[in-house]
Amino acid sequence: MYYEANVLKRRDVASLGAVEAAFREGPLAAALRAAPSIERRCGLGADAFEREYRRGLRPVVMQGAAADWPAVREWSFERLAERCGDTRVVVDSYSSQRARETTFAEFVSLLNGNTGTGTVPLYLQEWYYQEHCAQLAADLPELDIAQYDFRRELYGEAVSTNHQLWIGQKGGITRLHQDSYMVDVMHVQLVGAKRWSVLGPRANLPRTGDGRANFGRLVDHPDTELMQCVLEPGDVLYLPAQWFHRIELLEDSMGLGRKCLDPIHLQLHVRQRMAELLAIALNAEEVKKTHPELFNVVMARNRTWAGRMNIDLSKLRP
Ligand SMILES: O=C(O)CCC(=O)C(=O)O
Repeated sequence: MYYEANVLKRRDVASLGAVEAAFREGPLAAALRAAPSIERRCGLGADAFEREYRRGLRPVVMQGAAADWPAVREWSFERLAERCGDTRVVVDSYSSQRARETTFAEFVSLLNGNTGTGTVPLYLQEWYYQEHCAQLAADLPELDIAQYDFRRELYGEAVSTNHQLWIGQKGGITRLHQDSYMVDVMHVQLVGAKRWSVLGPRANLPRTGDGRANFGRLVDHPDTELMQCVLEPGDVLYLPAQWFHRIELLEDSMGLGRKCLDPIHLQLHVRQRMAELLAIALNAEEVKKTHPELFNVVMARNRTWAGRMNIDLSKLRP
């Protein structure tokens, strides 16, 4: 079995739990309190974005860049339930223990009832709304700065606009991860506020001689580049490929995950896609063991992707 030495990259339950605990009340929580903010820019044009951030692979928050979007001005849980109430969704899909399938309308009524001390916040993560609720896309216009997304050329327009919605309750968490397939993150905050904690792509959490994660080494190393920001409605965060990120919902929240493939990452992107498909096709049992929390998410993601490319999964060849 392949052994991943960097604990930040491991997807088994124990490693995920150790990193999350360190963020909640351990060494990473303390480091975060002293961590610098990601730069915030108001009125940043496409050329300046390109020159000052994308070429240098530096994160930036574009304050209010989507403030005039219909989704930012008009959306609420109830409004979406009126428009997509019958759509089937998997709530808490990032947790093998809590994942459950329901309708969007039922999810919203669960949210309303899920309050008080001791309740675990509900989170609809990585929802490919365009599969069954495509009409929402009209409220989420394309960003000027996202024109470089090479997935258009690679897979066609439908897949390049294969964006995800993240809808959840105050206190919800998306654990630290790097996005798959070498894509850049462009996250648009639509409703509510959330805190992003990010680490640079070279961040490394090794183990000590007795096998425990060495958080001291992580926190002290310059490659860790720990930073944070709070996104408010209308803000857009650009995070270059391979930056680690952890998200905490400070209020009930909705966000749009708009991914972009920079052509400089094309070869690695294709390799990762192929590696994932081959692992699922040829080695699914082992992948279930190494990625127990994410196996179903990866399957759902690939089914959606195939659907948007009109690939019939019941056939080897059309
Ligand atoms: O908002 C979240 O909870 C996670 C978003 C995310 O990981 C992304 O857009 O890449």
